[in-house]
Amino acid sequence: MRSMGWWYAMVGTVVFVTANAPGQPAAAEPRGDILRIYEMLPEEAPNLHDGGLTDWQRLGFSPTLTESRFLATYPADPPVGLLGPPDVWFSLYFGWMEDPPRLYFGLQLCDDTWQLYEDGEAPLVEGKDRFVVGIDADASGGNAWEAVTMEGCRDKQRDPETGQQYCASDSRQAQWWYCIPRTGREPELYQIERAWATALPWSESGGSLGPHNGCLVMEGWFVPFDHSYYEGPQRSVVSVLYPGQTILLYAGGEDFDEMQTDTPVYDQGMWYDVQIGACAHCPAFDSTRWPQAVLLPASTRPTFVPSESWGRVKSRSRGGP
Ligand SMILES: [Ca+2]
Ligand SMILES: [Ca+2]
Ligand SMILES: [Ca+2]
Repeated sequence: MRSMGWWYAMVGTVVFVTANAPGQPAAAEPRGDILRIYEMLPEEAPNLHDGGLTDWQRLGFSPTLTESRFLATYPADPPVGLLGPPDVWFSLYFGWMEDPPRLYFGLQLCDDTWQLYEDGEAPLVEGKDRFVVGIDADASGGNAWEAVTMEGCRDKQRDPETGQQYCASDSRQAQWWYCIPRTGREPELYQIERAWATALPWSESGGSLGPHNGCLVMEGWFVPFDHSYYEGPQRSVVSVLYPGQTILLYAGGEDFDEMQTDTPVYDQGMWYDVQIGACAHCPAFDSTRWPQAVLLPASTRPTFVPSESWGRVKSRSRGGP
């Protein structure tokens, strides 16, 4: 399991490597396939609290990502490699809404052994299962780990090498949303350093863990931001979403199973990352290397039925014209 400290160490390492690899800027690397995300109309919004994704399927949505596009990237035990039953496997649906601008997600996450957060336990405590979705809707780039805070900016400015870049990011970073499964409660949606965004009108979620602690279903939505400030929404800038737009998306997770008391917690988990195009061995903190996703209109959805036609179908079923 990679701790925050590990990640920050890696940030420094990658910055160094990039700076010493002339002609190979991350943003210019060729990309692999582009994910397709279909529009969800306001009147179609799924039930977030029914513990199921059949409402998505009825609308013609199918999983944007499954575990086959992910790789277990850390650590070597269990061996780094492909995911799947019986260890961890999942289906992740995405939909987007133009007005209000929202990214919807539906996640069915299956795990052989759950390490759930207890009631009141901090969202980022080590040793618990969690899933994360990242979004950079204006493709500005930026490190979602380094959500700029006043304290952080002040600290970093003491170091001229890192401070200038950090504070100049001006809260343009990608946003990173954690799915936190809790014992006896609906899973929680959490954004690092942006507690204000984890409530209406900025986000909403629901879900449940299936019988016999099988598969977790979590669904929800969040508003993406071009600028997202730590102190609140006042100066923050909501992203504009429109058909044909290309956004950057990340997904990954941490799986802890049987825990040994004689081994450090962070050595017992497995981290997995989406592996598409430039995101091969994806540096989760660098959104310019996240997979691209194109936003497609609802009319292009495989089984889309315009709401007007639905009205006629329903009318006919009741004996109408
Ligand atoms: Ca549902
Ligand atoms: Ca597992
Ligand atoms: Ca687990």
